[in-house]
Amino acid sequence: MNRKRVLSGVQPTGAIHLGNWIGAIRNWVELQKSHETYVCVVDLHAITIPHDPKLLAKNTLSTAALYVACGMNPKECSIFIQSHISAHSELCWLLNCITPINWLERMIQFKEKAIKQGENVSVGLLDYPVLMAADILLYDADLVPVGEDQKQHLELARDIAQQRINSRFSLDNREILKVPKPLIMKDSAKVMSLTEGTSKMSKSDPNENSRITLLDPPDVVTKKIKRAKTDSYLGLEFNNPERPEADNLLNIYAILSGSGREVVAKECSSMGWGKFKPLLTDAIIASIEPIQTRYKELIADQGEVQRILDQGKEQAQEVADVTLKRVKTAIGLLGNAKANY
Ligand code: AQP
Repeated sequence: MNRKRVLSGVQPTGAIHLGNWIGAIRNWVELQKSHETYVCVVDLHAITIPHDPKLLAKNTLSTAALYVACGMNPKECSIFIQSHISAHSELCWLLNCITPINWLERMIQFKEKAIKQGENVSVGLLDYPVLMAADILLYDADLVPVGEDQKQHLELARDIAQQRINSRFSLDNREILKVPKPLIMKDSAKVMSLTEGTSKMSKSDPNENSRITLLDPPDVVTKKIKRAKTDSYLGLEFNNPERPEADNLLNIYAILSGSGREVVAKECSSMGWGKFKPLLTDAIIASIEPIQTRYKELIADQGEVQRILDQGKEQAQEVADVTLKRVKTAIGLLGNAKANY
């Protein structure tokens, strides 16, 4: 039976943190067992906000190595760098020309990020969701794992595929682009900042203490958890809107210790922060240690990461080229080969 195809990615905008791992990469590791999985490092998305070129290249390689260190297996999935497949930019242009600008202006992420950029907001930032649509649609993805924050972008990708390409350009009612569905993960917990329990943990937060990265050594994890914001209530509990930090730290503990929320709620109900924080610290260190060991091996032999990326590129290219050709033909660009559909 044909396995359903899944596509996902992370931007190399900084060090991968617990949120990226718990909310995304950890889920991909499970998905690759049952789905045809394509994961890319979305470096073209990372340049939609101001960036340092040297750091971008370093973070791109490090993110790819971390995918593997976290358990993405190049024998089970395709791992590649978005900019290595030029079809992403090409399809993005074709989709730009049929996407109404007001669809993009109402995207929540654009509005939020544009406020932070002020006058310097780039066309690329506005266009981010069209590039994301191109990423997904190029691979005929059946499913896209999405968190709450990306649902609006996936909806846009669906509208572009269905309303703007398939219904306008298909001559025989066959799909030119597959319309992808969201894959809501069971355990897609949102991890919040350590310094502010109502903001999401983020690579671009200027405060390093707001996140634990997967490469933080044990002493750094210990220090960050010691400094993590707490409150002065007695006992620890989930789901108290007055206590977002307690909810977040308990949640991280429940996931990483493997105990689950129910057990942790009982275990910690009469615990103080002084007793809980070392438990959480140990659970985090134990979870990320094997990732760090594998990462160090991979980075010591850069040839291996390169080989994985070359293989992923080849696999991705094969699929992407076929889709791009299909769209070009359908919209009337003169080619020298027949359409593939
Ligand atoms: N805090 C989080 N909790 C759970 N999941 C998260 N993700 C990101 N932050 C959290 C998930 O990670 C995947 C990749 O995200 P991305 O790099 O494409 O962009 P992002 O969501 O904007 O992530 P960051 O870390 O906040 O990056 P910056 O600071 O550059 O914007 C997505 O699946 C996302 O849901």
